[in-house]
Amino acid sequence: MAIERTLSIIKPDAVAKNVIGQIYARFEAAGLKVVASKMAHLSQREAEAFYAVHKERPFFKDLVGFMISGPVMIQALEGENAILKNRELMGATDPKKADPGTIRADFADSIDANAVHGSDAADTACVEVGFFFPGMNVFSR
Ligand code: RTP
Ligand code: MG
Repeated sequence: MAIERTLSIIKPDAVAKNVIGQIYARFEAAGLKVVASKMAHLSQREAEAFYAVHKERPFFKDLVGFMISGPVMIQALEGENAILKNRELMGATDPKKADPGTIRADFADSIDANAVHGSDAADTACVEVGFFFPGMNVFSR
């Protein structure tokens, strides 16, 4: 099994609910290390660039609007099988369909306000970590 890095964002709804620590505890319990982190309030331009893969989708405007509605907590996570492991911790995109005990089942309200983002594959993880954390800002141990 490979050591991977993945990009995670705690979205504005979960930051507003004051559950950053509870979500970090789940990463740690699953063996994922936080190797970079920063809080930010994204600009429209940053959010549009980050979610550019979705720009033709009908939900793009709402997604960008939501992601700039308040501060977010952005982190790079590192560990064995980190990309899939984080997706498993997150649960399904729609919290109504997310398995019990997942982050989205426990903290998300809707498919739009769904608490967390996580990279979905090795190539996107690499691009997304680099988008928010140019090499110098990642502290691997
Ligand atoms: P994310 O990228 O945020 O980790 O979520 P995901 O992979 O589970 O879902 P994705 O298909 O990449 O969609 C990105 C975000 O867009 C919103 N969305 N809304 N209304 C809709 O049908 C719809 N579909 C997706 C969600 O907030 C999703 O997290
Ligand atoms: Mg996605």
